[in-house]
Order: sequence, then C-alpha cells, then structure tokens
Amino acid sequence: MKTLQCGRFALDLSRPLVMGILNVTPDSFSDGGRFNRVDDALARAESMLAEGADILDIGGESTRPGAPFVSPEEEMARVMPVLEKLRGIGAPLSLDTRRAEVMREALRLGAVDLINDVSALEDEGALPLAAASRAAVCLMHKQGNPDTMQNRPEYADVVLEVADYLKRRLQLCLDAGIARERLLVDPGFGFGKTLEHNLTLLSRLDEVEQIAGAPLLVGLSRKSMLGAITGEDAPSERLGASVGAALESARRGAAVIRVHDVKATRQALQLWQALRDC
Ligand code: YH5
Repeated sequence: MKTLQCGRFALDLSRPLVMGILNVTPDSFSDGGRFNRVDDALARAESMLAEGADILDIGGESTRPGAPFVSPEEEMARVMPVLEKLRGIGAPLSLDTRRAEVMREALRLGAVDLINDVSALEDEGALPLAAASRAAVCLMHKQGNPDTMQNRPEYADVVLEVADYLKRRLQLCLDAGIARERLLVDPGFGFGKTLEHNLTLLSRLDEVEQIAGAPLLVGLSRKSMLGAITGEDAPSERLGASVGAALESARRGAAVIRVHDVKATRQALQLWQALRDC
C-alpha cells in the first residue's frame, strides 16, 4: 500500500486525497478581530472536515499574482493562533508558507504535519528544518515571484523544465535525509505560467510524476486559468471548472488535490473512484 508519511498521520494514497484550503488572510474574514478570526477558522476547518477533507492547508500569505507584501511577523501572527487551535482537531494540518522562520515556529508547536512550500524549500534554512521534523513536504515549481511571475513566462519545454526542477529539489530533500514517503511534488499551476503552459502541464501530468519521481499534489481550484477558459471573472463562480479540473487531475494520477470547495470535489471523486473500482 502506498502511503504518505505526514507528521502524526500515515495517509493512504490508494485514492486521491482532498486538501481543503484555509486562508487566514484579512480578506478571507468577514470581521477583523483576532478572536473572531480564530473562531472563524475553526468553524471553517470543522465544516471542511465534515464535507470530506483529508488535510487542511493553512496559509497566512496570499501568493496570488499582485498580492500585497506580508511581513514574516504578520504571517506568523495570522497562522500561529489558528494552528494552535486546530492542533487537536484529529486531521493532518498543512502549513502553506515559504518562510523558514514561520516553519520553525509552527513546527515547534507540533501542529504541522505537512510543509506546503510554493518555493520548494529554497528559503535559507528551510531544508534542514524540514529534515529535522516528521512533516511531509510538498515541493512546488514556480517561475519568478508572485508580483512579477505572470509577465511573459517562457519555457523551452514546460513539462521537462518543471519536472526537472522538481526532480532536483526532490533529490536535495532525499540527500538531506527526508524519506521518499514524506515527499510530494506540484507543478504549480498559475505560478509563472500562461494558459497554454497550464493546459500542457495538466494534459501531461503523468509525465511530470514519472520524471520527478514522487506523488503529485495539484492546485487548480478557482484559478485564473479557469477564469480564462470559462469567462467567469469572479473566482467563486468557477466551481464547475474547478471540479472538472480536479476530476481530470485524478484521472491523470494526482495523489492530493488542493481545493476551496471540498463537498463538490469529494462527490466528483467518489463517482470517479466508484467507476475506477467497478
Ligand atoms: C498550489 O497550486 N496555490 S495559493 C489565484 C486564484 C485562486 C487561487 C483567483 N498555494 C498552490 O490558491 N500550494 C497556492 O485566482 C499552493 N499548490 C500548492 N502546493 C494560490 C491560490 C489561488 C491563486
């Protein structure tokens, strides 16, 4: 049985897992106050678990194109109280951060089962921290940085370039003593990629996995490429395309699917699994 060693949990990879997105940025709350924030996050975490989320992904820095800068102190102030509150919730917690500093403090809390890093542990000190923990690690590819990455991204061959990068980052992790069973790779949809690059990656996801050599995590939920395809400007109106993208990812071998809309995604995957297993 293929499993992901994920901090306090061992997750069965024989069916695609659903990772529910829990943003703890000010724009994701109706009301500003600190305690409201934590209570709100707890309520959303519980409802995503009830809807069938397998992992919760907590992030305090928006990495959307053009998002404002968030200081490490501010990021820490957002995620730490939420991690502390959710520590005993009984489900694996993922931390979406690219800062070693934030990883260190969060790991110290004992509430991080997966480090989800859109810069693949490139921050100084991140690799040894991850290696010294029991957490799983998701290594994501991006070209450039969130503020400028959508300005004319270019690749000779997007599949080979992305997969080679992930393979190199994976090897560094293995060399640092992180077991293969703790590692995931992610092509990073929308991170320095045109619509065409994103579509090429999605249509050849199986090659990315083969070349990189680890199970895949994919995040397509509500992203701009789905807006470009459907003509829907509001991200919350992209549910159908997001579910379609999740299904297509599963079909092409994704192990973990990162989504906003847990219930609809879970239902689609249940149908897909039933057909696969009949
Ligand atoms: C990812 O792909 N993405 S944050 C722009 C949107 C909608 C959603 C409206 N963290 C990933 O979710 N971690 C993010 O347009 C991630 N893989 C992994 N591993 C961006 C995001 C989003 C951006």
